[in-house]
Order: sequence, then C-alpha cells, then structure tokens
Amino acid sequence: MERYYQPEIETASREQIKAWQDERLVTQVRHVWDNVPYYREKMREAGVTPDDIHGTEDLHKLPFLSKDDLRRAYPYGLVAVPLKDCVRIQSTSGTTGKRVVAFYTQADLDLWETCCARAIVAAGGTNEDVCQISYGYGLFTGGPGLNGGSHKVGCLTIPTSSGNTERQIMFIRDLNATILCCTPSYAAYLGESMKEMGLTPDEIPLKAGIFGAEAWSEEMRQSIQETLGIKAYDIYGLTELSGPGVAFECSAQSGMHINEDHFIAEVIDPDTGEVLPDGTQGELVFTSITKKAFPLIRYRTRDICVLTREKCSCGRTHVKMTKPRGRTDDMLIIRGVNVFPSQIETVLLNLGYPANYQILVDRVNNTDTLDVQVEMTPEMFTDNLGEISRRQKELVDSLRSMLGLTAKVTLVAPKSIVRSEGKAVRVIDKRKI
Ligand code: DLL
Repeated sequence: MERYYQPEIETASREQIKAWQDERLVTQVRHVWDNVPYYREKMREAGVTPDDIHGTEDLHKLPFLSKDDLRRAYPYGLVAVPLKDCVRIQSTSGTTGKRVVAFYTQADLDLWETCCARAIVAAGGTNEDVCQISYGYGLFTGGPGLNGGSHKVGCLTIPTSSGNTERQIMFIRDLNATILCCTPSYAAYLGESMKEMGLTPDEIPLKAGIFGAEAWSEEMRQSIQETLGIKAYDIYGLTELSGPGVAFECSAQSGMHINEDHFIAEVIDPDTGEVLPDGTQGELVFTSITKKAFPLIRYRTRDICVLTREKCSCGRTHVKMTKPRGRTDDMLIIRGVNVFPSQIETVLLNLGYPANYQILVDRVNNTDTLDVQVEMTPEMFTDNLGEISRRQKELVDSLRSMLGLTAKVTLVAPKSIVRSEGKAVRVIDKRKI
C-alpha cells in the first residue's frame, strides 16, 4: 500500500491544489512587491502591480527571473525579510565564480525538510528505517535537506556526507542502513565497490535509494538497482528554490511529482518565453509560493523537461515532471557539482594561459572524470619536468578552489589544440546520459 507523509496534501484534488496556488501566489506577489525593491522595479518595468494578480491565470503577466538577476542582486538584493529573521544560507556556484546564495527563515527550512520527508516516505521510508545520507553537507543543499527530511520521518539518520567509501560501506553494513541518499554516480560507485568486496545484493541491507542532483539514465537506474538490490528513486531540486525535494519519484518510478502546494511549475519555450501546454518539452520555470526569505517568481531553471498531469498509480495528484533532458545553458554537472566552462577559463586566463583549452568529461566506472587540457604559450614551453609539474599542480589547486572539484590537468605544447573555424569546441562530454 502506498504511504504518504502528508496524505491530505499529496492526494488533494486538483481544485484544492489550484485554490492553494491562487491564494498563495497573490500573497507572495504582494510580499515581494512590498519588501524587495528589485522585484518592484522589475514588475514596474513589465507594467504589472500586485492588483493585477488574482490567481494562477495571471502568472504569465509577471516577468521572468533568471540566474543573471540573482547575480546582479547578490548577496541581499532578493531577500524579502529582515536578515534577523533568516537562520541559514545555502549556496551553489554561479557562472563567473560568483555564488548563488539562498536565504531561509526557520519556516522555510521546515517546508524544505517537509518536501524531503515526502520523498523519503514515497521511497518507502518509515521511522523503522536507517537512512544514510551520503550527499555532501555544508553549502551544498543535498546533505542538509535530506538530513532534515530523514529526521522528520523519524529515520535513524547517519550523516556520513560524501566520500570515504570504505567508511560508507562499513556504516551501511554495521548499522544496517536501509535507505541511501547520494548522487546516482556515487551510488553506482558504492555498488561496484561492494561487488568487488564480494558482497551480493542480499548481503547488503539497503532497500531503497534516493538519488539526484545530476542527470542519470534508466539504464543507470537498472544497474544500480541490480547491484545494490534496491529500488532507486529520483529526486530533483535546486538551491535557488530550497534544494532537493522540489520534486520526487513515487512507486511508479516514472517521473517526479512536483510539490505544487509550494511551487508552481510552468514549461516555456526558452527562445520566446511563451508558456507551453502540458506534454510539450521546454524550459522549466518555478514560482515559490510559500518561502518567505528568498521567494522566486517565475525563475528560469534552464532545465529542459516535460510536465504531465496524467493520473498516477501512486494516488498522488501533483503534476509530474520528466527527468531533466538537458539544459539551455552550458552548465555541466560533474560528480554532482555544477561547473560552468567560463569558470575554468577564468582560472586559466588569471594564471597567464591562452584561451586555448579543452574540457574533457567522461564517466569511468560510473564516476565522472574531468580532464582539462591546457595549451602552454611558447614562452612557458619547456622540457623541464619539474617546472611542468609545478604548473600542473598550481592549475589543479586553483581549479579546485574555483570549482570545489579536483580536475586532472594536462599541459600540452603550443598550438596543439585543434583550432576551430566556427565556434570553439571547448567541451567534449562523452558521458551517455
Ligand atoms: O543539486 C539539489 C539537489 C541535491 C537535488 C540533492 C537532488 C538531490 P544545485 O546544486 O543548485 O541543487 O543544482 C541544481 O542540478 O537545475 C538540475 O540541472 C540538476 N539536477 C538536480 N536534480 C536533478 C535530477 C541540487 N534528479 C541543478 N536529475 C538543477 C537531473 C538534476 N538533474
């Protein structure tokens, strides 16, 4: 039997969901107009005031908000409550190394964790479960969000954070972890490591996994499910909107229910901004209607997906989104970390390298690899191996502090990277996802 964390909300009638959205949208628009000069200005430019917004049918009148707006307003420009009412920030990297910083009141944290609790219960979680959280903790939202959700469900929570595979496996086995939360690539890696240790799926206590933060294919799902002997559920979210739990998969494992009592979803044509009907692929746009500290109105996620409102076998009534099928920008997600090629370019140019480089991304043994090939200038070119390895180390260190990720750096001779006649091909992503 399907279980829900908040049955009356998760299975509410469409009319009820619309009524919540209508009322909350009106209040939220008034809230940002009253408290955020940046929004007021944007709305004035678009010729709309809170008096024009009576419900979701008026949503299209409001201007879009983009990552550029967030950058321009950094750090406090979109905060809609006094800072003394905020209790937390979380953050993610931005296009120029400037970070996106999201603010939360205690009530915002509570609703975020509630969304994560819904995801855990949808994956079969109860207070009898032991939930190991192997997403990163810290500024990244994965660890903190699912940690809060796990507490709400009453699971015994193991906050291992990411990394240290041996210890992860030790805890899974010694403490009988039944639910694993981490990126799908890390889940696959953990699975392989356990297989190499000779463990069969029935010797692994896990029964479910909640995996997200990066794209993963159905094939990858099958392979993780087989190696670990679990059911693997997708979870979606972004820092700007809270973090994981904006949408989550249910027993049907065919797309993720968006928590529509907190977020209104639209799909638009990324070129024209026109709102597209359900079933059509386009860019996902969200309006957060309950968050108070950092409310986003019509935020363009750059994620490409399709929405469907077909009846789901799990009984939930909230709209479903497909797995994101790509992005409208050049953001790469490598081992769960968002990376923009422009950040890599900034590091290279700052250290005096020419803008001749290539970024090679692959997935080896289910782990993403990042290899940056950097051309030396003729002045730098040398056969002194000590000097080359000093330069390589300097690049690896600078990239790590810019991206929060370890890249492999290969220095190559001047003019050895093929020049392009049109747009330079900077990124070669060989992952099949
Ligand atoms: O990745 C939040 C999260 C943590 C989601 C843990 C799920 C689990 P950001 O670092 O801000 O937040 O990255 C957000 O990651 O716009 C998508 O492009 C991508 N993404 C997130 N979940 C999925 C998923 C977290 N399930 C960006 N499938 C989003 C594909 C995903 N892409």
